[in-house]
Amino acid sequence: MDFIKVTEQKEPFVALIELNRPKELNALNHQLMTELLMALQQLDKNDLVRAIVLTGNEKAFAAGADIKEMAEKTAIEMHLMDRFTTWDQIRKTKKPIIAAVSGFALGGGCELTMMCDMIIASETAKFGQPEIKIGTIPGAGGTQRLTKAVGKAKAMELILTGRFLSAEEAHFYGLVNKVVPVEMYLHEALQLAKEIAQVSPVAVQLAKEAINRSFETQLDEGLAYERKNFYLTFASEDQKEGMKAFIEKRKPEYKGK
Ligand code: DAK
Repeated sequence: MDFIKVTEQKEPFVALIELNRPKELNALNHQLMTELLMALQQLDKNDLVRAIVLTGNEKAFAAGADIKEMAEKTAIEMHLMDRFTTWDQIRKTKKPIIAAVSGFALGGGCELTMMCDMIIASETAKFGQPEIKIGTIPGAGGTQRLTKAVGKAKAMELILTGRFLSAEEAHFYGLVNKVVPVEMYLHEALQLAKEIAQVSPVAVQLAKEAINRSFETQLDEGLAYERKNFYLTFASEDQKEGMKAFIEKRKPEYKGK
């Protein structure tokens, strides 16, 4: 893989994916996105991985989709290339993904952080959907996910002007989980992943699925989905182990089964 670096077991049961196109501020070209999808699909199948941290570098998480790659394309070429399939499949990752963001998270970069399940930001992080400044609009979910995350008024302001949101503001609006000094953001994200990796991976995946369902359904349907997944946890060894360990006053040992 040229543009992605994967490190497993950085912490127990945690994998770290680093976007690695630093000269282009991690601009998300097709190769990088394909490599990212491959890495996520492999990690999803890997029993030694229970939580994933996705990061860039201090200067940029990612400054957007690669403008140079798409600048001359026609609408029909874009349609036929069907690059959104890769993005859609990334969203289907079953294991939790924490974005560790420092510097620019713009355009597709911001959309990628919002496709993750949680975001830890460094104080230097800047989020934005500046597509309007280059004559287009967000295409990988920005108008929908940013609006759901920060509300209509702020999303309109950000998307219609292309202004950036500082880490502090992103935290205020609920886009990110936590803001920490730049030397801490990766550590903090890995710690969060490590904590999640200690509970039942079966329950974690079922919970993630149910939470995401809340964005796509009415309450009744969402509740029914949650109930189905709740029952499903009782088919796992992990649920038996978790409750038994509680009663026996010991630490549970989860197997992800
Ligand atoms: N694409 C390509 N190259 C980029 C880039 C980008 N998005 N962002 C930065 N670079 C490159 C620069 O061209 C420069 O390359 P050289 O000139 O050195 O060859 C290098 O990275 C360093 O950038 P700067 O010299 O500009 O660095 P500065 O610190 O001065 O400025 C900046 C940093 C982040 C403010 C600036 O680079 C910037 O404004 N970048 C563009 C931000 C932007 O407009 N992002 C939104 C792009 S549109 C899709 C999925 C998603 C999308 C579309 C389709 N499909 C699945 C089909 C999403 C679209 C977008 O994200």
